[in-house]
Amino acid sequence: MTEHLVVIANREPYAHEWDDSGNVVVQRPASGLVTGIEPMLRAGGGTWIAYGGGSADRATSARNGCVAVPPEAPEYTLRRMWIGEDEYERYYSGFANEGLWPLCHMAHAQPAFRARDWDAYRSVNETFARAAVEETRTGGMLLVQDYHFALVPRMVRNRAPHAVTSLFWHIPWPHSDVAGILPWKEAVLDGMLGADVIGFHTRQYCLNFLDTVERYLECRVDRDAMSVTYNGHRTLVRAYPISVEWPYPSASRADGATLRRELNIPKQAHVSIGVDRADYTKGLLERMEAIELLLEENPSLIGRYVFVQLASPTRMRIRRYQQLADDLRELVERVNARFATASWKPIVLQMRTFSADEVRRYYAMADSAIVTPLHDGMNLVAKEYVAACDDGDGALVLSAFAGAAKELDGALIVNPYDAEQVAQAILRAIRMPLLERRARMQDMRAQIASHSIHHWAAKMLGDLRDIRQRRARFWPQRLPVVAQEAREVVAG
Ligand code: ADQ
Repeated sequence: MTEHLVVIANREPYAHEWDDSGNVVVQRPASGLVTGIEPMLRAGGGTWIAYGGGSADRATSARNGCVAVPPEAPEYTLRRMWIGEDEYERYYSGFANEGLWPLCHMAHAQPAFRARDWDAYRSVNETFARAAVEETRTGGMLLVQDYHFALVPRMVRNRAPHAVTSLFWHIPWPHSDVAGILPWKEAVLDGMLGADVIGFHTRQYCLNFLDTVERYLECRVDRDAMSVTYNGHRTLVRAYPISVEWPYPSASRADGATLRRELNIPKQAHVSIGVDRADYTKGLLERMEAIELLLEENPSLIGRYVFVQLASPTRMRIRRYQQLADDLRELVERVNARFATASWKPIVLQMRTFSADEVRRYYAMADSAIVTPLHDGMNLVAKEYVAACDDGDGALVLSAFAGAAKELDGALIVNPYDAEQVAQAILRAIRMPLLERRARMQDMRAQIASHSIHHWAAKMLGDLRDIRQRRARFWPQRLPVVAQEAREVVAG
């Protein structure tokens, strides 16, 4: 009997699409979750269960939805789930992204909760839970990813009590007052507490979650042990701050210099980079306004400063996101029209999804990064940028409301709502003496080196393995020995 890791995540790590000439092309999504989770499966093998959303996904998968990935050199299995378009819309755009996403982020977007969306959410969670039970029947460990699948842990536990399950919540968990808005909060919390371990990025989110369950469910919360006992089952609630690969496969500064020439950016100009999904929580409009203020207050930067923003269109079926994309283009045009000269413009906005290699060239080109989400579970871009600066030089302007701010002390920490403060921090990054830049960067790189994605995976899998060993006393016939591949993941 063998064991493998089973991941449930809405997003597939590889989508197959038909292009205009009728050929199949492989697409990689811009997603922090994919960036974070995939190294675990690539290192240890297993199955990733996801919604099959690519136009050529069916044509490229076996009858059971399975396909070996990465396509160029397979290391694990992607099992695609087929969900009807209408049901998917209500579950994904509706309940998950118009309901839970704004509920959990304090970005002042009112969540929309509709009973039809909730029904679809439950039904899609059922579909994934059934597949997970099939995949874990030989004793694998199940890693459920994110707010799309809050109900899966309970559904799996009801069918397969021997399974060892974790739920990792990649976005913030709000204050209990805010969580109380959710009309089906008891059902959602009950679903989550089917897991053996619930992970968040920061201790604060864990504490918010404990307050929430204590307030809305009949349960026992132990804050010293960070656990909840509910209906006789104990769930650990732990902070596992996600991170990036280390060493990071950076592009060279020479590649960065080539890109700078390709973009016609003056050699002496200070370049800042922003890399985000075009989401209202990422603070893109607020960031552009801060840059406008920076130029207004510092005319000496005309011709000498360029901000390059890569923005990946996302969730475009939701009106708020369409609006944001329009507003962003309009604002950038306005700022550029106001300050541009014949040979220079201050903001280069590129609205598309780039490959990971391309993103790394942009990091290598930049003198500093501006990461100013209004609220963010962690924010991997901040860590990617720091990891990419392998010559030890570069400056980071970082929102106090990103989980990453708890770890990256060397960043210039700002309130993203305060344009003046962000503008001042960018100016400071531009003018920062080399010695200070290096000292700050060294501090941040040391943090990531000792808390990479491998540590994240090892810590979480280690906790799951302990639980499985304890449970082996009760379900001995169902539990296999620890698989070699899982051990390798832990070894990093
Ligand atoms: P996201 O909200 O997707 O993730 P983030 O952590 O910043 O945010 O990760 C974005 C990823 O997409 C990065 O790897 C970045 O390089 C990539 N990306 C962004 N824009 C891109 C573009 N235009 N082209 C190509 N790639 C692009 C969620 C939570 C975060 C949490 C992660 C992981 O919202 O808070 O850090 O999950 O848990």
